Amino acid sequence: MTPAIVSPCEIRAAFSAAMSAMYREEVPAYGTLMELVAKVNDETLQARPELKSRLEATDSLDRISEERHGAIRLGTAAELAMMRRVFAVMGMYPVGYYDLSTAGVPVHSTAFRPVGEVALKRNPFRVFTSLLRLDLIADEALREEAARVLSERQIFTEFAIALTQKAEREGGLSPADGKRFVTEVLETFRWHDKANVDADMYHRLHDAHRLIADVVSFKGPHINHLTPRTLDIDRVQALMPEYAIAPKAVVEGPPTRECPVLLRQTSFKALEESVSFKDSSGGWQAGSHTARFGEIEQRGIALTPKGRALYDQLLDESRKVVRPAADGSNARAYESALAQTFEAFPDNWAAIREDELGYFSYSLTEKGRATTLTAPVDVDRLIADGLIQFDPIVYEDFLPVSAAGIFQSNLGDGDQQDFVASPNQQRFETDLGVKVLNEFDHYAGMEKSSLDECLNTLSKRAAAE
Ligand code: OOG
Ligand code: NI
Repeated sequence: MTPAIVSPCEIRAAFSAAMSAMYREEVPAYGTLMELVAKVNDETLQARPELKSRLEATDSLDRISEERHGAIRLGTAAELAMMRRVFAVMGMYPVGYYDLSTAGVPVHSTAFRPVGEVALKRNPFRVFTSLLRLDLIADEALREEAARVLSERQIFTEFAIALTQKAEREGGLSPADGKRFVTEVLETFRWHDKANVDADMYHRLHDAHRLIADVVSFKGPHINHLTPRTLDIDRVQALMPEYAIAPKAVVEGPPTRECPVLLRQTSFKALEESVSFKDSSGGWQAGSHTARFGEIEQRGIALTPKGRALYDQLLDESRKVVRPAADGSNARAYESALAQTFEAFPDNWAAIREDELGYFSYSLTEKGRATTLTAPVDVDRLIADGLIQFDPIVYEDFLPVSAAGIFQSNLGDGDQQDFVASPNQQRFETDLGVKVLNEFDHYAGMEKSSLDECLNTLSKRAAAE
């Protein structure tokens, strides 16, 4: 008899919990942030019973406290390709392509995450995964040396690889193997304080770009932050100093609104950590490195291409008025420019739906459940008659301008560097070994299936009578 197979969702949930426990131990400020977020979420739900009941009705309340994303930065195509196979065992697939070269960060990225409503509800853990682009480094000798150092490391344990192959071969893992898989894969994300390089090489890499030093100098792609989801980011941002955490100057993404759209994020600065570099006599030399930081996020509705274009346009407009300075000196001015510009974006769910700016999940109301349709009726009519209701579909992805702001705030101010914008999705997908999924298709599919289900139920009943 073949052993029972544990579902990828269970493995992902276990992995997310194990990662959270590990990071809490490695970066105690993350634990503090988790407590703060839990407290604010409780208070928000108490103060807003209508929000609580919609979250309960749409079956999404439980996932919020479990919800988090992390980020890693990989060094080679082979690492990316293997990472994809590892994540697939946990039911996480690459969605979206993010080019960060435009923002002076020499990486391009995707988000590995669960796809589909059931998997997302079970556990929405995701990992923003970047691949270093050595091709953007001007110094050829340094580029070659960095490539050599990277080619010599193995970021996965032997067991992690073997279990991934086994899962691929057998269509999944047994509960015991699943458990072992979590422990083994966790090793890839662990912090290593002993560098792969000597201090001289570290500084040369660092001078080319801090991010290059972070990726190339260490044994593995340490998880660099883990982000819980809050229901009120402004409140958490305001309370952070009381908890002895210094937030970055401004919240990334859209302004404060009645109806949250997309994603708002803020972070606290990377910690300076002790590391040691190889020395010429085979010993170790003390030094320091900053890489790991904390972040929180608030998620809002997923926007349609039309809504997203409006968001991008308004963000661009407001950044032309005030560009947020890293030192926070113009934070208030930036916030007010942002709020003002975004007045052009409707701020109630009905208008967002009517203007086709966002994706919604449809369901029958109590009245709808008791109603029989004898002829097809237009959706707007069904809503107006109170037969169908709609709830926003949560945005599960990331935002390139926000991601760049997060990268920059933890890389250090004044470290901005210009690269020629050079998105190369094709190259990324070749390295990854598959095409990334399109986020809009995903949301459109969820919206359509919810609506079809409502209409089918209504007409089936009519047909049965
Ligand atoms: C990733 C930064 C992007 C986000 O939430 O947008 C990110 C990194 O610093 O490696 O995590
Ligand atoms: Ni993040």
